[in-house]
Amino acid sequence: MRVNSIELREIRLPLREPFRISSGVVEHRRILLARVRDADGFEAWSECVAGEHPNYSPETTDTAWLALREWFGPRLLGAELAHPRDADAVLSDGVRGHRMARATLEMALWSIEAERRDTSLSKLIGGARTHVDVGISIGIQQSPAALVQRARAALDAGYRKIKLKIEPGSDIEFVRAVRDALGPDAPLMADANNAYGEADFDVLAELDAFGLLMIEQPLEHEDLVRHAALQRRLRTPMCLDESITSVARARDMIELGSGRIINIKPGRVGGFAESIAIHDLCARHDVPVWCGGMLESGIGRAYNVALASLPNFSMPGDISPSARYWERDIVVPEWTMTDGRIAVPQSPGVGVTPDLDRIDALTVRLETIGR
Ligand code: OSB
Ligand code: MG
Repeated sequence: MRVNSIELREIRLPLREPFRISSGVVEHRRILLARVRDADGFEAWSECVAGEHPNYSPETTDTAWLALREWFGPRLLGAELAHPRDADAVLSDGVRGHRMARATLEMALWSIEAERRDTSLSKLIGGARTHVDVGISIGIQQSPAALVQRARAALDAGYRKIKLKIEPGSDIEFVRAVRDALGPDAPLMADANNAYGEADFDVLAELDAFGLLMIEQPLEHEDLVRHAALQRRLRTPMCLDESITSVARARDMIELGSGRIINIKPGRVGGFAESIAIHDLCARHDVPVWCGGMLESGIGRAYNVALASLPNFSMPGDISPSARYWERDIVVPEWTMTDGRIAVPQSPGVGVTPDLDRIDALTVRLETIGR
């Protein structure tokens, strides 16, 4: 395949409610969308997961725009690719980092390949599930009581995993309150987004009392060594998110014992090829993986659903239905949850159609690379 044109758009999409994590809060998403067309007229939409501020990763909506326009877009336009798995080498040659920007194009190519073969994205990558289990990620709340209310509503709605965001000062009492209210069988976990350090190991060890499924990324994003030391102290498995930016980092985690579970976000690791490689590596080492979320619109969500249909995505993903995030999504049909699961589309491509009128109305920036 040969890519002829890449349209970049920024849309503004307000969340139904602000989402607070230890490193910042977001109310309005600034989402970068790409529309990629090949020389035979096949087309795919994809989404960049970079955030508004460089608090989760160094990348932002603005840096990704620059990287796509200046480096990744022009390279892709000149390339003839036999398969999307060959895209990485072309895109990343001589460019360090900018994985979220790179993934935007890489993932679009997987979708185009699915269209070309008239098959679903899930089937193209070897997906083995017709449904994926759904979890929810609940932002930091004002009080334990407010968190209990959210968590109870989530359990009642059928979510199969409930992730509580924590930070120093909003941790032990918050988690304890939810555990006490929801009972011993509620599938709870905590995510700290790097908010703790070596001085906090005693506090983190207190979390062992609450029977959590896992504790996600408690320490600094580049610190696999101290995560390993912490894991040796904890009974609760640790799951890494920010730290795992490549299959090489996943290998390091396994060798060092820095965690026992990986949250895969395809944007964070540079796309589907790297995600599949991490999935396969983890399967060989009996390390469960699950699909993380970045408050995606229905377009990015489609890729997450397809990825999560791979066999070793054995825990519920942060792939909540559209209505959890948006008044109205930008795809038709919207993503819905039944009995705590989302159906994996079996139709060709990603299985949802972008709502062009709505996207046009939300667009604040538009630029076309190529013709
Ligand atoms: O740490 O998983 C995270 C959202 C933005 C940045 C980081 C994270 C998150 C989430 C949201 O937890 C999950 C979702 O998309 O529902
Ligand atoms: Mg996380």
